[in-house]
Amino acid sequence: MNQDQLKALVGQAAVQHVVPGSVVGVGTGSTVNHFIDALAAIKDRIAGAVSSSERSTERLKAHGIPVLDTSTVQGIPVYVDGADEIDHQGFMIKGGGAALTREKIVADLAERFICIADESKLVDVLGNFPLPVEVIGMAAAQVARRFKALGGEASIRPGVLTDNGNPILDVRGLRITDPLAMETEVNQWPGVVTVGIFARHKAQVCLLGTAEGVKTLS
Ligand code: ABF
Repeated sequence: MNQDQLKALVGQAAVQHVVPGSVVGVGTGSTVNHFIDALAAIKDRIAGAVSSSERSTERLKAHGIPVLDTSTVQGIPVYVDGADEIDHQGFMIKGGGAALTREKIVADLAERFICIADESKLVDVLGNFPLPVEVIGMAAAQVARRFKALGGEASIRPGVLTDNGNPILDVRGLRITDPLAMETEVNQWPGVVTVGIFARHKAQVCLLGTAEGVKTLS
């Protein structure tokens, strides 16, 4: 199977983790798109979705799935989202799709984070994928200097603004051996909106698409 077929496999499998009658947290990306398409088949058995991006919202609405504002929900049982990298503890790098801030906001509402990914995303140590960081524009140069002090080379992602209207730095050359510590540190830097390390909001379950089928890591 090719990568997209593996993504479809896990996108469909994630539907089994949806709590009937509940509001579902929905991430962003091509793997999640398969989940959204599979969710459409059971849309009458859910109360709606909370979305992490304009493009996921559009796809949900195209299927007739109600999209609820975060201010209208207290908490949600399950958040389903992809990742750029995930390690064996469920820590992730996310943000390749420029949706990391709203993804972390919706993940914060959820009791359980179900990550759906093809096997290429599973790594031993995070950092080979350039770490996305949403920043306030005026802080970009200073944040880049702080990453340089940690051995990273940061660059503005050309031609991209997030749904929140901010630029993204992509940081190359990091070997993130303590994701929780780095997320906590970078969160404190002035001008950082969101760092694409999901350690404080790690995945409790990872549905991994492999040639042998779906492997459930938890
Ligand atoms: C999104 O899923 C992003 O955080 C991450 O970049 C992306 C992975 O994209 P894809 O599923 O298209 O590989 O949640």
